[in-house]
Amino acid sequence: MIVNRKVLTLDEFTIQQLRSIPKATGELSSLLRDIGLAAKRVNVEVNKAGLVDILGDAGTINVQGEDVKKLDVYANNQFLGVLQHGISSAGMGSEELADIVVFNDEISNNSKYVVMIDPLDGSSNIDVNVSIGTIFSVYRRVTEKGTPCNHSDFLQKGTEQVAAGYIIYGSSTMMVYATRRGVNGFTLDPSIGEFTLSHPDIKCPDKGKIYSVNHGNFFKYDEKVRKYINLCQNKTKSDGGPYTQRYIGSMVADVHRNLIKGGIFMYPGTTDKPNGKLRLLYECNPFAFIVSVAGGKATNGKQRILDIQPTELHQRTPLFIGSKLMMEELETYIN
Ligand code: AHM
Ligand code: MG
Repeated sequence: MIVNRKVLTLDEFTIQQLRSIPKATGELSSLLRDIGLAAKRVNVEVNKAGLVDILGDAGTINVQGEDVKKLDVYANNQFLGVLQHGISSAGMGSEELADIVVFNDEISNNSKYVVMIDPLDGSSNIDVNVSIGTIFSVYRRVTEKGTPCNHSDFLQKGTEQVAAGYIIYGSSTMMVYATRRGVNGFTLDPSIGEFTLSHPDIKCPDKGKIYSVNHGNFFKYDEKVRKYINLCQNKTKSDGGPYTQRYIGSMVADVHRNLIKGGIFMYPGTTDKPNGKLRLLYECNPFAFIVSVAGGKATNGKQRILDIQPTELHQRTPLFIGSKLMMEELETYIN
């Protein structure tokens, strides 16, 4: 009997991918499954955020000096838990933790990968029922297997990412991840509690009509950036326009929309924060990897995001990311 299975689950998909790589050990599939599991747990809490006492501040500030929401703490612990108990990761770095966590047990020390994560991005949107997300990045460790991992495993250029992805907790919950072979999106099917392949082989359109930027900061941006924003505002039909401005304030939701529809997302440096707000290792690099694999581009205005040599775990960088041709037009303004 032939069973007609049209929809693959995340696990089925990663295992099928694995079979086509002769030397693969299955550690990456296992890691993605672990992240998917933690995401499902976080999703449950996000969905009932209005019902239970998990809103509001946890009363502490994170290493960036920002208020920590209770769900941030919960999400951080879920991802830490699955990675620590899994077989694929030797350690984890997180927006919520001042330093890396070295798992340092026999199984973890023999694992291939390390993971950087922003467990719950856009957390100022939790209280008001707006989409939020998780962002992650996977590197092959550079230290020897069998030993504890260290900072050198995490401070690698974005070009070295093995995989990167995000989960968006929105009108539906999706996990999108990229390897060098492509970008695929999975929507959580609540009836079976599984992420199922809904957006195979995502490509970012070369052009779009959306630009996303915080206009409230307009007068703090460099003149070149302001000129580009003026261009976006004045695009005519004959010039590929008119453009529309969309800015949620949740990077995961903003970049996800632009990835699917075509568009450009910017978080430039400002006069008071020359490096902007977003963090290189667990916000910009994973998205730069995903969008680049999908055919788009990402820059800090001077060089490709993926080419930046990180020096600190929590360093920030200006970010311009999106559709290839829109990025090329932007580059004629800011270079
Ligand atoms: P967070 O890590 O504290 O949640 O901040 C990151 C978020 C991004 O998701 C979003 O793009 C940006 O902050 C919005 O910042 P702003 O309100 O300054 O425009
Ligand atoms: Mg964040």
